[in-house]
Amino acid sequence: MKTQIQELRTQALADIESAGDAKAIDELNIRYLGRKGLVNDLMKGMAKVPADEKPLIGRLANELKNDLQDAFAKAVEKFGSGKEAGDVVDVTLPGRPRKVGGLHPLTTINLEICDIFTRLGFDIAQGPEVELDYYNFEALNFPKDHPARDMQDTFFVSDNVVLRTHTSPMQVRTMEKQKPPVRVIAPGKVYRCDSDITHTPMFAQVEGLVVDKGISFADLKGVLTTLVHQIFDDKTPLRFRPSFFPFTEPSAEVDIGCVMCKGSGCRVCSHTGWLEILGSGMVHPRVFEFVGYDTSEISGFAFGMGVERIAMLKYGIDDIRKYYENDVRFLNQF
Ligand code: 2NM
Repeated sequence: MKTQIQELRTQALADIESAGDAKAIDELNIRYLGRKGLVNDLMKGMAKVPADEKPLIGRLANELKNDLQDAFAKAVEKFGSGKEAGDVVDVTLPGRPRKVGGLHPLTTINLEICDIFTRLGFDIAQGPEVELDYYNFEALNFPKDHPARDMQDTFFVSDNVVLRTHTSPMQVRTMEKQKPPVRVIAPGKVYRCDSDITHTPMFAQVEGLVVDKGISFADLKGVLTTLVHQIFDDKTPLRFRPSFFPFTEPSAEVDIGCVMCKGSGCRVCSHTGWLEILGSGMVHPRVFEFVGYDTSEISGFAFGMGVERIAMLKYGIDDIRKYYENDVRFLNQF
């Protein structure tokens, strides 16, 4: 019995030593230490061992079992337990896609508009959202009693400080710092006391300004036609309609052929075939006087648009508030 134990130990340790991978170790473990394995077979032979030899043989058999368990534990550490290695991870399965964020539709349109103007040679100007009355109204030729200066329409911070109601203050700030020629757009957030399906108290605007010698209404039409043809498609018709703004004279509202019905008339365009998307005009001489430009030397045009409205028309969104609810079922569609 003693030699049997010795032989089994030698054989088992040699087998473990020569095993080349986790699978072989697993099989040897079952062969030696399994319920019907060789060590248990040996234990069964204990019944026939004479009583006076039992303590010694019992101790040797237990030592064998412990030593083999240790040897297997070391081997598993070396190779890993066959289960991790091949049985659980099926490398042929398709990977689980990781959810990644995307750009908000307003960000996408805003970047697109900035790109178009950058290619046309415009600079981008950004500045304060909390603005002096002077830049927001006074220098833009809004008379003291203009309805836009009413508490009802404007968020006042103090008597002479407001949340800007448009980004045109940046045009004034730009002209104060820079002599003509000027080609600049001012994208950014603006604030008005207003809230319904077409108005939110905060919204995004892009305003533009071009000043140089000999700038005419034809330049205005050319730039805005290029803009519309790049945002929508290059067959989209434009219509310039007389209008009024305090900072431009003459002024024009720009309509485009309805992107939904292509001009035949539908609910979106109130059966007119046209959609209003821009305000524009030749900069009022009074504005140039405020910044010290010589109106006998130069002229300019300016324009302004609401980014939400353009994105609504481009993507067919029917309620402006959807931009600001952060419902991922809405946002995932862009
Ligand atoms: C509009 C419509 C018409 C405009 C005017 C100016 C400035 F500063 F040059 F006078 N900036 N933006 C302008 C003109 C904005 O938005 C509907």
